Amino acid sequence: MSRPVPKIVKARVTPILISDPPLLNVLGVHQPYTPRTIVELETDTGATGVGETYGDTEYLRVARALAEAVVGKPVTALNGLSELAYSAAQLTDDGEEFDPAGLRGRRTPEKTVRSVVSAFEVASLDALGKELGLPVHALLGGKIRDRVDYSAYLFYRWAEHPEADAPRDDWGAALDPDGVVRQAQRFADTYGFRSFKLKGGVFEPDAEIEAIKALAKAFPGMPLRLDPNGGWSVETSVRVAEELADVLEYMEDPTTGIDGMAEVRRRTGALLATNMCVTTFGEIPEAFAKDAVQVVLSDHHYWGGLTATRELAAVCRTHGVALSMHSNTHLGVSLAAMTHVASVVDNLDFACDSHRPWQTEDVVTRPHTFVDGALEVGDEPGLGIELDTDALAALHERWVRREDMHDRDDVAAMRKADPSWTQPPLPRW
Ligand code: GKR
Ligand code: MG
Repeated sequence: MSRPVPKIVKARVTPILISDPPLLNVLGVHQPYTPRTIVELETDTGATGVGETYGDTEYLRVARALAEAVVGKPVTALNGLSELAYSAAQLTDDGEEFDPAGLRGRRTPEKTVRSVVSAFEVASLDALGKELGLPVHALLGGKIRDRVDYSAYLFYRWAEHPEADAPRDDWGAALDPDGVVRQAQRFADTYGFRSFKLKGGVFEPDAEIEAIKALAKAFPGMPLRLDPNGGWSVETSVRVAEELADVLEYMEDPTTGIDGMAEVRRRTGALLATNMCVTTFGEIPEAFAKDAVQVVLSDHHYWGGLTATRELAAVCRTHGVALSMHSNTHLGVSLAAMTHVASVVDNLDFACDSHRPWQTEDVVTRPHTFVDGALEVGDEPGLGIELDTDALAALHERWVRREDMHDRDDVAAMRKADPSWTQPPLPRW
């Protein structure tokens, strides 16, 4: 006997600001607060679902438009979400690029739409799972692993933000190899992480080579990655690859562009991963044909959601390219979504990375805890999380107050400490 498909009767989009430490990267430093968007859906059967995505102004505009457009649609109508978002937000998929130097690769309307759709897709799957009493991984075909490995995400950082009223933590500064090793040790002791990614592109390449060598000495045999976000020329990338050939698991986006990455690969044979030069399906044919990347790091937000991540996994498998996941500043809703999709992808060949340990706040009532560097894949209905509505309201209230932080701007944040700082042209070294 068939039953009617639940329809979406309410869609709420809540912009929030979450506190973030002064983590350094090639563009500058994280602001004290990072914008995120939380999407809540409710069906006519009373099921609710939650999703999370980027929160900068343009994402928020599209999310608000899509929230109006999904009301009345079946909660299962996931394949129509993109088209609905384009028309609701009056955008076209013309491939136009508006910020080529971003840390998330090319920025286009397509990626904005996909990032927003991902939050609605995740919220729909969460609601549908709750309706059916099934976990999200079951809706994606069922988990094939009970635990998902994550790597520690190490950052050069200051002890505190320059602003007197900014949030603080007790991690201290990490600005040299000793500081990086200390930070890695705390990650290993607290969460049991057994692989480490260092965000590079901050100091001269030789200093970052020394930091990786220090990590290799402190954690012998553990997988290490270095990610300068495209901060190096081909020549510098080749030199770093040669210096660190024995200790790096892979290099992540050493340089920018498909041709540059392909040349580094040709000249060194090093394994190259990316979350910058292959970030859409349209970029895949050329990159794979030129052997520019051997590991694609999905971001389920800008690839368009959990189903799209599975499609990406299939394309990668077909071409013998590995898949894993990178992250940006995020909370427990995105972490739950990452963990569910990671549990169903067979060719997830490397530990994913997560910023989550850097966050002191969350919008879920039971924040995840990494044990032995991994998260259990739960079997509770939906994503297996519960929204903390008081926390959501407080973080939204902060968003209302702090208009100056509505867009992530690592360059502007760096200028607070160094008024002469401008966005560095990539490659920087
Ligand atoms: O938070 O500074 C940062 C990172 O650079 C972040 O933007 C991402 O993790 O996309 C980045 C990456 O993995 O390269
Ligand atoms: Mg990266």
